[in-house]
Amino acid sequence: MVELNFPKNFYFGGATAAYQAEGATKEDGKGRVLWDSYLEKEGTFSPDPACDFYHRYPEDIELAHKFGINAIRVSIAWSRIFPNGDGKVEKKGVNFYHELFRKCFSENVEPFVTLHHFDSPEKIYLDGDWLNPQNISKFLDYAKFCFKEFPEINYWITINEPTSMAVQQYVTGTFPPAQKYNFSRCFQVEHNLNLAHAKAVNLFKKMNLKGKIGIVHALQTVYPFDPNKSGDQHAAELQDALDNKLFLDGTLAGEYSKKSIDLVNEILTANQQKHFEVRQEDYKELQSAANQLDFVGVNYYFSKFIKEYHGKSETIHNGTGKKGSSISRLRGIGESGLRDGIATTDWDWPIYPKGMYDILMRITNEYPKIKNIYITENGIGLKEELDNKHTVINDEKRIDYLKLHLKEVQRAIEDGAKVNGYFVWSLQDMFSWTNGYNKRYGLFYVDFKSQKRYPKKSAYWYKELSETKQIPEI
Ligand code: BGP
Repeated sequence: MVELNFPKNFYFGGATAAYQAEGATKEDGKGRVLWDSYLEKEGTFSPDPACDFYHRYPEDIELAHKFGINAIRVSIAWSRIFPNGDGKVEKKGVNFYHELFRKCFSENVEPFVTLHHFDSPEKIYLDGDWLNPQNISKFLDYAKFCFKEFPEINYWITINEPTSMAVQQYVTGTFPPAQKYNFSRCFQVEHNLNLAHAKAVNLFKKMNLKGKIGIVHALQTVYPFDPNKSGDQHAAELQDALDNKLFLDGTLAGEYSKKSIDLVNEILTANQQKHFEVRQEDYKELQSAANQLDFVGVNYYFSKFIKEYHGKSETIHNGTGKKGSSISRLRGIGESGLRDGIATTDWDWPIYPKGMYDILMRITNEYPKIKNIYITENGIGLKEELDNKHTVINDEKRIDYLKLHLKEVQRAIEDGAKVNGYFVWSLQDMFSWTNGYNKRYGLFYVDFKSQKRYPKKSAYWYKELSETKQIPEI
């Protein structure tokens, strides 16, 4: 056993997201979202039934409690409350979330509630999604409604992984509208997301409600492929500006450093694209939100190793789990490589636990306004199948992954990072946005046909961890 110094009220949680877990996309008046048409057209998989959380949440919350999980990340589907993005409220959607939260509290599983987890209502999306500043006011109306309607919530998250949205919508083209290498739109959306988040925080604080509010970032630590080459060093800085720095500056510092702006402009100039616009009044919002932010959520899965690159942009997404099939080369930024000795998942994500420590220390050292950090997602996607006898899935790879990353969290806590909770992605198996149903992350296996749940070995391991506060060596 390795003793962990987790703070007294540390949360050991499991994470979910509405669209990936709930299913029931056509039930109880739910409105359509950006993914509906996209997935119908792609025809690779359907968002129904997912893991049918909409109907089976009582069982999932009870299982969580039974396995020592004392917090859960859930998101509210904006389109269950406002099927058209604004206007008429759907009572059935509102009631669903009241019931869900009631169940969480009755099982002592603290809900951390996200307002936007990649699922803009279709109407909002068709009106320009996050590129259209008017949609920010609609998001605020929705946020205000939720803040008032659900006063029982102690932890709010404004937006999940703005970077995943901006970059995947407009650079890698893996999220609808699937545009590639449009850096100009990407950075404009990055700024608009920072602003939407900031305005939601400022609104929440003005309403004087109980509870805390934060944001969740996907942070992929970026390193130069060869630390001794200045070209690689600079390429890593550019990639970091695209993935991390503009968001960290905007939401945790409340201003963009000159360095961030210079890097962004360098990328835009290299791609001969329009620079992004920030209005003077936006800065006030960013600043005020950063001063009042209660916590930041860190989603950490992998790191990137970047080489200097000056050719044309080319990206191939590995969405099937065929190892070695992905490519990422971006003009004006750099090319992803893999250093010797670093293992990858079947989806080509480099497994690099030290990246967890480095990102936690970066936040601690470079963004001193931050009072609390939660690891809001960490986990590994695996191909898993239940045998006929329904034997417990022996997911030692997952246990190993979680163990190594938790040790880095512990190390960061010892070195001053204020981490107060950790959520495994995911609580139970569900679908992955760009990879479908065969990339499983759950502590609980879901047979998608029967919708039965089966605890994996990792669930037992996690139970022991949360009960003993020590990393079990199995
Ligand atoms: C994060 C998202 C989650 C989840 C997870 C795993 O980006 O917040 O919704 O999907 O990553 O990623 P993936 O499903 O692409 O494997």
